[in-house]
Amino acid sequence: MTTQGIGAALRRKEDRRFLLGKGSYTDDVTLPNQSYAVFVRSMYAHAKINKVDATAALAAPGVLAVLTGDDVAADNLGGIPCGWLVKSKDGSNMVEPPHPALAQGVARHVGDPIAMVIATSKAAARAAAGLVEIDYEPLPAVGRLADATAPGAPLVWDAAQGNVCFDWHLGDAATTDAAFASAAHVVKLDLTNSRVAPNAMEPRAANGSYDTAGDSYTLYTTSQNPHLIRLLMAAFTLHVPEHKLRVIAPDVGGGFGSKIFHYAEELLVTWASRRVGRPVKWTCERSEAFATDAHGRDHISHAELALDAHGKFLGLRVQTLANMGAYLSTFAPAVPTYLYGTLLSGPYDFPAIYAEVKAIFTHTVAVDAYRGAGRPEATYLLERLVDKAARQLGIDRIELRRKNLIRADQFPYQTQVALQYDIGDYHATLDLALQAIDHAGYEKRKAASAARGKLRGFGISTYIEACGIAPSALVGALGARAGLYEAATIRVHPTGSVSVFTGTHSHGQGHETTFAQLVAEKLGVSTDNVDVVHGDTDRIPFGMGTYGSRSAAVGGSAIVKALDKIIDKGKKIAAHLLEASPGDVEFVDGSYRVVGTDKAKAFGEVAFAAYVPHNYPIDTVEPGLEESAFYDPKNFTFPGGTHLVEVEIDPETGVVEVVDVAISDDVGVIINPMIVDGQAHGGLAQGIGQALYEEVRYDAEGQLTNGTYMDYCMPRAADLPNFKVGNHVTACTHNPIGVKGVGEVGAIGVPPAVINAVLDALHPLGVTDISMPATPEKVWRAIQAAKAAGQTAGKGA
Ligand code: MCN
Repeated sequence: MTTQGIGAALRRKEDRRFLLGKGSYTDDVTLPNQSYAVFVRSMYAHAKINKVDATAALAAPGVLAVLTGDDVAADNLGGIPCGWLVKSKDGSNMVEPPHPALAQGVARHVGDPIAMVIATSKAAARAAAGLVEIDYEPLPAVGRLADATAPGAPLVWDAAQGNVCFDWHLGDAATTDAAFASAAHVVKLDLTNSRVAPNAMEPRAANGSYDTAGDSYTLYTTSQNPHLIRLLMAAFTLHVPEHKLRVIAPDVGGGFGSKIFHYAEELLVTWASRRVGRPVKWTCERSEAFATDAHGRDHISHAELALDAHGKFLGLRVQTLANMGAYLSTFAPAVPTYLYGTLLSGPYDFPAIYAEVKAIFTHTVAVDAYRGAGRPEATYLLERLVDKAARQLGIDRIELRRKNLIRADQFPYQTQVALQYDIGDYHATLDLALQAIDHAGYEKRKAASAARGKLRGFGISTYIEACGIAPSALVGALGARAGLYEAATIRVHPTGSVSVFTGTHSHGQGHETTFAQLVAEKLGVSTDNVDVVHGDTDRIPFGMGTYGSRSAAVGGSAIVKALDKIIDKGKKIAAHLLEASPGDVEFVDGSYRVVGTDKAKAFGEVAFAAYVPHNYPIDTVEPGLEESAFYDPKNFTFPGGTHLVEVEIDPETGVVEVVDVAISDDVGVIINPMIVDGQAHGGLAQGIGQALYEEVRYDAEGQLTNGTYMDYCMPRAADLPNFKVGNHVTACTHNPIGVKGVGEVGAIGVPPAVINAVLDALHPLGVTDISMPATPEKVWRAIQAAKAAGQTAGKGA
């Protein structure tokens, strides 16, 4: 009986190498004859490029090449493709503009790469990059979503009139209109979801090399899905057969979504390595990352909620503008549609929903998936709206939610926005979180805060997310240009140790531990004897990588399927060794036993027999013990829960302190509670970051005004309280583990809880709205404005 299987809080196997500083990241890879690339990037948000003069740069010491958009065109490199086609409500395809790897004739955002300087050292490349002369002709630009649809706004693409990429809708407009017509109350809210930068600890990097003997390429890259990168490069950008390109994503220091996408730099270093006859390495600078990593969120929405006289939800109407940036990144169109519109029912029982989403081009870097991707935006909108409704109707916020949450007996629950939730118990997670934060004692704590001159606020968010992306047929019908299954190979070695080859990629999520726990659970093998291999297209089966909190639910299920095949094959071998019929043999606690007897063979003995088949059922069973499986899920999984926050605000300075956070999530059957807690902690930190500190700002002309850590504020440990993390488990009904996803829950649930807490604290002063991030300045100004309005009203009366 193993104590290392599902449910064991094992420390992460991978921590040994990370804590010893022995991780091997892309920038750690230095190949013989290594050369280095530095990119010359547009300083304008929109400009015609009349000429790129590389004469001086080419003459500089150590320079091997300066490559431009003309070279990219001459070598017929393909443009960076978009992986998801969204159609507008009139049936037309989205506007899908070209995306050359190096700008050709026009630059469309600050940071758009124009030239690539390659030299024998990084310093030489950097020095020479300063010598590349670009003759720009600045053009009018639009840097902000709010301005991009105004009549006469500068166009990013002529083909996209009004800068509209697509105009999509979901739900039933007529039913929703009827619901609003019959409503006793209608609550309206305008809100923005701020733009954030992912800021993984390791910046992006890529190292490409060409092997003349094999006429093949190797690319080391900071990627969450090496096979997808290989597929896109083989089919669309580099144009080489897949077997001529090996993509390795070694240790990756965080991604949070931003490393899913195929970026120009990984294509360019690979292509250039053949031209210069040396490996070419590029490592992003931090300020370069702010300007070139895909950002997240950036929505402007108008939402309306219809309620009956008793506070029961009747309908929801949403109009959203979603920023795409200047080019379409790999999954960008899917984020504000199939990961947002489909989530607008949240955990609530809504009879009618209608959502319209316009995707808008601006002269900014691309916006794509960032931890949560669409689901935080849906949750933020709903939870702010529900709080506003409670206030407007004079109903307690918790009671209004309780009244409208989908009940446990309503599952499977078909929403009005396409998704069918398989299982959950939202009332249970709500009660658990309320207990954890001691909601009963809140008024006492509020009085104590007041005695210290502080305003205390309580914030709540009940949320749902869809993850474990997802059935290939469904996403295909919705416009995905890839399948979204997962693959695994289990190789049992002769002495019974096991290697797991997975198509998912771990870049901080602890797969080397949790996937080993699945092996321990199924085979009874110690996790010390399990090795998890990922991130190398030459070693792992074709898989779709890691995003959308899919690795446990989809990748883990593929592993379990392959383990079941191993167990079945082992049973035949064991039956032969035990001189029994396979039907009489069971596999329990790591041993094959003849049912009802004490005759048994340990798993290791069976594995040995498979590789030394002297006494073996050779006519019916092949030697060896290695099995593969592909797993395409039947549905998404639907984690959900309640996030509660208490804040204290200093009314003199506007500083908001998060003093308590209690969350209760349902992430299905838990493989490793310590890792699940850690994942929740990380997501919470990022969610609180967005709510209080972080925002990428472009000015009206598209200049990035806060692209450094001097200007872009990230949360630090001292800004966060100890989190109280609880779980209530309902097992996913359609995967073999019963697991749902946990990687994004914190970032999804907590931002509205923080803002709702801030507004709760400020409400007595007359503040009714505040946008993310609730910085001290913004809070202070809101307090002053409310005070001034109160004084004016007082005078008027
Ligand atoms: N797990 C578990 N029990 C469950 C669910 C999950 O033990 N019921 C474990 C899994 O086995 C895995 C971890 O928790 O070890 C996260 O699993 P899962 O929810 O499947 O998410 P993924 O592994 O697919 O990771 C992706 C997810 C996403 S989408 C983002 S964004 C994110 C996140 O994970 N980026 C991260 N967490 C991150 N953590 C780190 N350190 N770095 C990132 O870039």
